[in-house]
Amino acid sequence: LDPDELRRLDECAKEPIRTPGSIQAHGTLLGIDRTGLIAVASENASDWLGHLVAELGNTELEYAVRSGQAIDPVRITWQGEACDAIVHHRDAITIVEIEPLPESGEYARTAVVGAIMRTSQMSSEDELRAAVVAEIREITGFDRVMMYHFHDDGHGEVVAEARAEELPPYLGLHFPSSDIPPQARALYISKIGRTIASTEAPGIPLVALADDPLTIDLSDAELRTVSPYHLQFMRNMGQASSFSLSIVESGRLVGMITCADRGERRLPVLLRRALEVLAGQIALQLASMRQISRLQHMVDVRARRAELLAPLYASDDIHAALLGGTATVLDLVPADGVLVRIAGTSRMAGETPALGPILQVLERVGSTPFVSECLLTERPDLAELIPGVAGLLVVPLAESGDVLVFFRGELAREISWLGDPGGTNRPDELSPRTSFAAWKRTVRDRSAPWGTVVEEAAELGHELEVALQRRAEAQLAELAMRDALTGLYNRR
Ligand code: BLA
Repeated sequence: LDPDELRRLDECAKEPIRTPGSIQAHGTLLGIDRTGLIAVASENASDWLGHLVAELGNTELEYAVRSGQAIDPVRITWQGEACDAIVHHRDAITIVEIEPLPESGEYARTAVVGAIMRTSQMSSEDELRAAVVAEIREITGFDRVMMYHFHDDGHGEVVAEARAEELPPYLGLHFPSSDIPPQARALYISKIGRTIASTEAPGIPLVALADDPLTIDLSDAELRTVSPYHLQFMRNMGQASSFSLSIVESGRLVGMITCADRGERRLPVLLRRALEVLAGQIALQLASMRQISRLQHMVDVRARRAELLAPLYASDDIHAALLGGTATVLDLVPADGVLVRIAGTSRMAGETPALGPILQVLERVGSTPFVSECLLTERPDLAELIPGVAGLLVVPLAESGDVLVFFRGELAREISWLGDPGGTNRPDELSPRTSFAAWKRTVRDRSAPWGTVVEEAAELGHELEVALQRRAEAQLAELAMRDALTGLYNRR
């Protein structure tokens, strides 16, 4: 991460999004204490402060508040309008949120059930992702529905998209980590769905009898107002409203599905709940698909390793067995070149630097495992010795001096960003970007990521040690046997 992005990330992470002290304009919030008294209210209902919830005159709502049993919203009439009341507890108060039914009204439950049934038939990650955004766009009518995947360094990528034809495509674009800062990601792990009904309507402040309304925790609230930074981001993108869902895998936010619209579009509570269930289903399916391909890969690698090492026992020339056969160490550890040093003899295959500089590198690395995907920035002293090598993987073996060294050249990769992430595309360094036109940057001096190859190479090293050990034992045993036979023969 560059220093500007770090500063932005730091700043964006400070926003206290759980306690904004206000709600979105389309609804009303009441906070009820243990005695049934309304102790907090949004300004548009502040005349109810100090009243008992019973005075609202809706027994179903009163029961939900007292028992905390309402999972589904309670249908009430509020100021003459049909509304959904959503009830949850937070700290010592019961929060009741009142949302008028959207104009689109009720929704067809069967639509989401159909989507769950159809997406459960998908057999690859790509197919599943494409299907789910198409289904959700069809059900909700949002202009654009995207799925993001978060990479290990926190930056995101749009991995699926369904959109109105006239909108510019975002599929395949990457965006920086600070677009969705860490405190937001932490909140999205527990709160799966979020609505932003309008980027224009100002929030409605909360007022309270006693406590400071700014401390009321709205983490689980439907009406929570969102970060002004994010609202500006959305306006810059031409989004007037959004609805988003978290993809959570074993307690980690691995992605999101976001719906956005140029107009103000809002979904009824029950539809949002149903879509949360769909998101949970998709998260499970993606996780199991990934797990299956990981296991398949492991089984495959194991089989190939056994194939490579089996002939070793019978071979007089270990180096030839590892480098010269139909299968070589490079089939197990994909790299441009390799050096195998065993019992003081070095042999190389593929594209490698000259032996002299490699030995100098090994001297500096010492006898511990070493891995790098970008020598030039991580170990400029080594990069200088072996120019042309971007990725280096060193696997020392048990026998002192024995080692496997893998080399990878640069893999220049062009990454398309969702707008230039740099400072010139922002009014100031801490603001959201103003242009989102695809902006290409080429990543240089890095090799292809080693990924699981690091563990696989370590495992290969370990099994090779065992094989070498057994081979040495077998040779000793054979010698002993010969000695014994010779002794017997001589005695006769
Ligand atoms: C939140 N930023 C978000 C969210 C999205 C994005 C999807 C979550 C909102 C939600 O779930 O409803 C970003 N939206 C995107 C991206 C696309 C999109 C990448 O449509 C791609 C097409 N954001 C900034 C800067 C800051 C910032 C500079 O750009 C801070 C200085 C902050 N973004 C920010 C914060 C949140 C956020 C604080 C949390 C909003 C909240 O839930 O309160």
